[in-house]
Order: sequence, then structure tokens, then C-alpha cells
Amino acid sequence: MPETKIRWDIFCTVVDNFGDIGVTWRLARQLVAEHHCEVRLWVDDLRAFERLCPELDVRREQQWQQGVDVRQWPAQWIATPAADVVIAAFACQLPSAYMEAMASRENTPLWLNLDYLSAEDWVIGCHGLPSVKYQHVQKYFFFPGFRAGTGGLLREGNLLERRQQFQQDPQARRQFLHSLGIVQAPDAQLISLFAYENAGLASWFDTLASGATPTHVLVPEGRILGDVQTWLGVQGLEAGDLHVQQRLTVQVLPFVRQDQYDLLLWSCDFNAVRGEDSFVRAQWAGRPLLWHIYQQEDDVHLDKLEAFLALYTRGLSAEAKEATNGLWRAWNAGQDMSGPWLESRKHHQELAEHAEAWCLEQALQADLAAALVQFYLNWI
Ligand code: TRH
Repeated sequence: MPETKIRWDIFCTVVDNFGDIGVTWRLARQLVAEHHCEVRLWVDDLRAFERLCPELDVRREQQWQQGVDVRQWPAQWIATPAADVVIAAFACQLPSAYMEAMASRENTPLWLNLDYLSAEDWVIGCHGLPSVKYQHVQKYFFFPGFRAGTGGLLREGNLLERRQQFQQDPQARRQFLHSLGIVQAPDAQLISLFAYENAGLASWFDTLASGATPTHVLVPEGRILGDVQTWLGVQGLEAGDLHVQQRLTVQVLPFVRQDQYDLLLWSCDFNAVRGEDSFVRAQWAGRPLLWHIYQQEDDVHLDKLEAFLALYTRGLSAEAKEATNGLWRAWNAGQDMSGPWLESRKHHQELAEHAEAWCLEQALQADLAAALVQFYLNWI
């Protein structure tokens, strides 16, 4: 590690939802906390950021949060010297004056595009390749991923130890759930549900409501609430609301701060997640999961879904594999969830063991922050 701190500028435009800021905020904190870097995080929408980090003051142009120098990305760029490493998250366009500053810097900065996560094969071939140039400043692709030859996944140094400790401590779990107003019946299975709008929800809830085991579903405020309301036949659902229908309890949670969301995932028996960051965090939770992938034009997201399924289901029995494929495909097509859910429940034990094994296997890879630092050290 060089003696002087590596300086980073991470640029994030919030396209929609929380994934862009979710990933960059996590990365920025880890670079500071574990790699002693100086990080400026430029964000164009502090309101989205505030949902993940409630201490944020959305009126401030500059503020420190957990050691990260958080900047409001101004519409009118103010001349700023470029950092040693410049990350354009998810192909966002840097201010042209900043690119000038990169080009005029005595030591040319390393310029990276941090891409979206995909399990597709081509990622390995593209990770680390040169992209465009601005004058003499070369940009490189940096791809997160699940396999050797990619940039890995975001994972804080002690994450798995913290998770395992928490999961082995029923008191800590109870206290956490209590702090969110959750009282789980002793025999109820706990499910968290973070998803986009989904026409398959009603059939899933029907099945849970008429199921043999009581189920308690926790729904953080967000896009799926409309479907939940329709199923319950109510309006104006908000955090704190709790409804019971037959064997199903549905409870609306506030959108919690990012580190608390981990505890929620760790506390549940099954997690429905979406997008990118919650999807990765559910894998680190070591519990069975269901992924609602972010929909893209021409259904290209379905290739990503299949690529992940092919990787994730390796090592499962043929029946459990088929059940997982069926469940994930039904959910992502907004189809009837009844049969696929019941089928996947038959393999719950195997899927639970597999989720832990997958998590441990993924943790053998270098994490994304460490891989970025290494990429820079190799490059200079
Ligand atoms: O919000 P998302 O749907 O984000 C998406 C995806 O990243 C997608 O790939 C991208 O193209 C699109 O945004 C623009 O899902 P994701 O990625 O899981 O991000 C949610 C973040 O919100 C994640 O960091 C976890 C966090 N979160 C909380 O902090 N508290 C909560 O209560 C919940 C439910 C989530």
C-alpha cells in the first residue's frame, strides 16, 4: 500500500430506484474504512441517498458522512482538481470540465467505468479492458461478477462473521425485529419482500394465506405496495400497518437505513430482493432468496437472469434446481406463483444449505473494493 492515501472521485447519477446510490455509497465507505483512501462521492440526487443514510443533509453541497466526502453534483460544475482514481458509476457522463482536469493532471488518473452486475460469460472477457479515451486519458471497464476474472462483489471485510454472529444470537435478532415493531409468532416463517410491481404477487399471497405454516411477510415501503394493497383490498398502506388474512400476516415496514437492511435480510428465513445491491446482500445473508431482476429493453434482463440461475443452481439436486428455476422464472414473468412456490418449499432444507454454501464460495473471491484498489496498484 502506498504511504500517501489514494484519492478517489466516484460519480453517481441516480437513474431511478436506489441501486446506483446503494452501490456507490457502499463502495465509498469501504474504500475509506478498509483501504484508507480519501473518497469524494458526487451524487446528483441527495434525496434518494437520504433514504439509505438518513443523517444526510440534502441542502448541503458538501458534507462528511462516515468518512466519505459527500458532494452534491452541481448542475453547473465548479472547477475541481481530478483525483488519482475516477469512477464513473454505471456509465454516467462526467462533467466535461472535470475530464479536462483529468487530462491536465500531472499524473494521469485511472479512469474506470463501474458496470452493472451480470453473471453472463462475456463479462469475464470484458472486465479490465480499455474503453474510450479522453485525450490521453484511457477509460477501463470494471465489471463486478461472481467468477474468477471479474471484479467480484462488494463485501465488507468482516461481513460474514458479523452475519453469522447475529444469526446465532436469537436475542439480538429479536431485539432488532422488535425495534421495527415486528413480533414473530414462534412457529411462523419470516419473509422479506422487496420487489418491483408484480402481477404474480396475488397468487403467492393466496398460497401463503392458505398454507400449512403461518407466514409473516415484511414489506419495506416501495413499489410492490400497490399490489399488496390490491390483494388486501385496502388503500393507503403505510409503514407500521399490519394485516392478517388466514395464515398470512403482512406487515409494512419503513424503508430502513442501509446497514439495517442487512439485519432484516439476516433475520428472515427467505428474502425476495430486486435490482443489484439488495440481490447481493441477500446472497451474503446465506438464506434462500428470490430475485426480481430490473427489467430492461428487449428483455435482455432475462439473459442475465438465466445466466445467474445456471451458476447459482450448480450443485443442487435436479429437483431443487428445477424448482428454483421455476420459481424465479414465474416471479420475473409475473405469472402464477402457487405451483412454483409449493414446489420450491419441498426443497427448503436443501435450498437453505445451498444458500450458505453459495455465500461461502462467493466469499473466496476478492471483494470488489479490494479488487479496485489492486487494479489501481497494478496500473500505476
Ligand atoms: O432500488 P433498486 O431497484 O435499484 C436498481 C438496480 O440497481 C438496477 O440494476 C438499476 O439499474 C436501477 O436501480 C437503476 O434495487 P437495489 O439495487 O437492490 O438497490 C436498493 C438499495 O436500497 C440497496 O442498497 C438496499 C437499500 N435498501 C435500504 O437501504 N433500506 C431498505 O429498507 C431497502 C428495502 C433497501
